[in-house]
Amino acid sequence: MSPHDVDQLLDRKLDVCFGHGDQNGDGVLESADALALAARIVAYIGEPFGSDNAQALFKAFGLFWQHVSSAVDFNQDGRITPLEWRTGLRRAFAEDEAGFTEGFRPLAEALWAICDRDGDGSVDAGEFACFQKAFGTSAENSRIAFEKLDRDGDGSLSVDELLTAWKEYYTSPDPDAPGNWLFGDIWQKDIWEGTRVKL
Ligand SMILES: [Ca+2]
Ligand SMILES: [Ca+2]
Ligand SMILES: [Ca+2]
Repeated sequence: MSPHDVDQLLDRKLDVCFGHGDQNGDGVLESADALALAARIVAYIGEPFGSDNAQALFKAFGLFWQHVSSAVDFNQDGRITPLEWRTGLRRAFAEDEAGFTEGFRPLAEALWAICDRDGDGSVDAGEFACFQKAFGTSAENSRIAFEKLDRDGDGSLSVDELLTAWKEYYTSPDPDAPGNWLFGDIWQKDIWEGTRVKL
């Protein structure tokens, strides 16, 4: 990685995430995008849409959207631009530890509950891969991500491991942070170069 790449790391990670969020590809994030992403997750995990876990996930996504947009949507027009996303997430989460936990923990808990499809109290690599499909992550990148995120190596992803990964992914400029691997190899050319946003 060149110094230039390191400079861009956090921007590139946030851009990847913006791309995941912008479900209709119109270049801005809106609440409909957030709910569409939630629906994709429910569908790929194979959860019935009316189940308690699915309803809890929709609710968590709705609250998450409110939390993020109140911090990030500077002109409060209900649309988050790529520039608002980059600058706002830094301010809302990298510089505000409590804000990060408040925004992300309820979503992590709802996601974890729905990912544990067989209800055995752990999220294994296969369950994690179903979740990753909703983001268009390849099977190989999902496998790499799981290995990096499962820090205690017990073959299961915990809520805390997920939160630690998110924290690093969304706020850390450290090129060695394991959370950088949330969606696999972000340094792959098609991800590193192919996810640039129009500012
Ligand atoms: Ca959109
Ligand atoms: Ca499980
Ligand atoms: Ca673990």
